[in-house]
Amino acid sequence: MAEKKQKGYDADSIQVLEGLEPVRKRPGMYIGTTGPEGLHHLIWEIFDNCRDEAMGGFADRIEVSLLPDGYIRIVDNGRGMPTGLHPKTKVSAVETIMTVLHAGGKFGGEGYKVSGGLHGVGASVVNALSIHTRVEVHQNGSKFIQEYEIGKPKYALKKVGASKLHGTIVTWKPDETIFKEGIEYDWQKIVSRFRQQAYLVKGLTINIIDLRESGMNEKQVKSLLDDSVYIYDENIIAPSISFYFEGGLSSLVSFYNQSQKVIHKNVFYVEKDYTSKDKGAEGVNVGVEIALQYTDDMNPRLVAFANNIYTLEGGTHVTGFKTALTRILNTYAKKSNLVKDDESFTGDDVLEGLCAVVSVKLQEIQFEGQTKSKLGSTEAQSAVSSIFGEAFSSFLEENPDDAKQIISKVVLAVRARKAAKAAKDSILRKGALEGMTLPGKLSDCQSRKAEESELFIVEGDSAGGTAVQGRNRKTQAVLPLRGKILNIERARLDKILASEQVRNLVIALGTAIGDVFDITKLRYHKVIIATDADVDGAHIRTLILTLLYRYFRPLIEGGFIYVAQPPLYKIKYGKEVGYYYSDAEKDAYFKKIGYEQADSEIKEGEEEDNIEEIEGEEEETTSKSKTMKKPFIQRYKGLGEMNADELGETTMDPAKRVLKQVRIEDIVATDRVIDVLMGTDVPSRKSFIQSNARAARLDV
Ligand code: 1YM
Repeated sequence: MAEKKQKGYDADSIQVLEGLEPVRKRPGMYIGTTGPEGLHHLIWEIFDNCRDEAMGGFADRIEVSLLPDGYIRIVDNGRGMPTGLHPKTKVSAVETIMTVLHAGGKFGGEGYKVSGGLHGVGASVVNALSIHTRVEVHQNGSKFIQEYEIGKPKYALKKVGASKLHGTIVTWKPDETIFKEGIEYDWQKIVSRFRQQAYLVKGLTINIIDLRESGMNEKQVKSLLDDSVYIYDENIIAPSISFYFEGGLSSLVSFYNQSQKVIHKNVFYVEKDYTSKDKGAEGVNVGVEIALQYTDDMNPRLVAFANNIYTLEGGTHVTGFKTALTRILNTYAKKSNLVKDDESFTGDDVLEGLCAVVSVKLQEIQFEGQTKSKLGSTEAQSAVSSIFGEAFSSFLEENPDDAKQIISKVVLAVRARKAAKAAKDSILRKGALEGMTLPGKLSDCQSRKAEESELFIVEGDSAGGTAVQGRNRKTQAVLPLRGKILNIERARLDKILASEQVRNLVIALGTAIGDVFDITKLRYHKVIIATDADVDGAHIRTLILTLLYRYFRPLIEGGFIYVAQPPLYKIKYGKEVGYYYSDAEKDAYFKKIGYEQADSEIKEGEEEDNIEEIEGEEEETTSKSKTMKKPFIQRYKGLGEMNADELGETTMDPAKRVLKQVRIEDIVATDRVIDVLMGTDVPSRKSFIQSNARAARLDV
């Protein structure tokens, strides 16, 4: 197993910092939030320890299981957490790792063992925030166990028998008094995270199993914990998935391109270490791994990682990559007489249609930028530029067919850039985007202060009319968009601007687009997308979000974009009138008033009749022991079904409405979703829209 030579664990090297109380007092400081993100963060933390063990060459299999009752269990086949006595704490190293904040030999500079978690504080934080934790270590022929309750050991680490295996199992149940929003896990989120991690660690198998609905009782779960190391097998009858990517990043590029048309056959791939002299004569080691392949798409997809952490804002590794790519393609094109002497490619030209993943491993990592997701370590730039430049140059020499296709694609991009610029210049000259003539469709607000102004983008003229009546005309503007706006994913800027719908939106926003985009000219600091809660509404919302994502990304990043959350139900009960934004909210209200709803009561499409009918009679029901009034229920399928007062009150009034800010949280997933929705892959697009149209979760 142990391929890489590594200094064995030395109990002294654990640095003891402090007890666990601070974690319970201020969980947010350690895991960001105590909402769903924080809940999942616990999984990432424990997983990171396994993954570090795999990256060190000591483990090649990780299993994550979701158990009944909110338990999570993670297994690896590494060396096992150290079990020896720790000289300072006088307890086992396992206990020290689990109960002392920041304990771990992971803060030294050896190897690539930089923790991938946002906060990187590890297992003790998970333990502190869990009602019950159990650690099992298989090591040196023995099996050890220790359990904890809200971070406190129930007993010392004990040897419970012999074992031929090696590795660590951590099982925990998050504390519901900390995670007040509940301990429900998002299967999709977990799967997509671990898929990405499996791509990043070549040869690592990650199995995920969902046993939450397996019907296991407590005893069965307990015997599972006591008797099995790995639960997963190929024939398991529970939702499960297994990831193993021989090709690492090449597999990731192929995955990204699965619904794209690739323009050359071979995926370029390099993995190499580089010794940088940037930081003194001794040199520091930088691991570089890059895969790329061009598609016929317009937009580049460049995804970069540093120590397996996704670097949304790029950084030195991305700079090194882009400069080398431009340099190598220019050199190759000139040398092989594929372009005229005076023609040369810009950095943007060579990005068009590129799908690339860049991953670097550094001993000491420095992040910058607003969200700390931009790599700052300078040695990464020269490392990537040098390793990639050399390898990509050889790739072009050795694969002349691929090289020819890539160069033709870039030449096409150069021509298109020139043509698009000419077209855009002429549009701009014609004044279409000068912002002088606001579109007739726009019912603008009176205020000229962007900070207090809001733009509602609504679906169709009729909802538009209602919104205009229901708004506060001082600060709220309304722009109706008709039908399907142009599918922008596959179109160029000049074509996009030819669409009247898009032009209206661009002019209303005031920022212009493309090279002349200027965020300081934004006319509204809240841009609110209000579409219907049906499939068409979801589609239009996605089209608008795609447009914003591709061409107005700073507006999303700046937090200017919102999605309105109109209510699904209006319920009148006695004198009480309330709006409910989900089935769960409605059900909770019914429970509160002790009302049992018959399935037949609200049928889609019959609401109107229903209301009138019920409203007329004020029927009494005796389904409960006490006689009670029956509530009037109205289900809204679209904004158009509300009158101006209702719409104003529920969706537009800042004091009462529910808005969801659109954020680019997981841009990898976002890109994938947008590709599925907008790309050429029609079947998966259909099924995605159908299965997600009703979900309140936001796609971007
Ligand atoms: C299911 C969770 O935690 N595996 C795990 C953790 C460690 C080791 C191996 C390990 C690391 C080292 C040496 C080392 C940890 N060790 C530490 C500490 N799986 C899981 N597997 N020996 C074993 O990094 O040198 C913290 S975690 F503190 F010992 F370094």
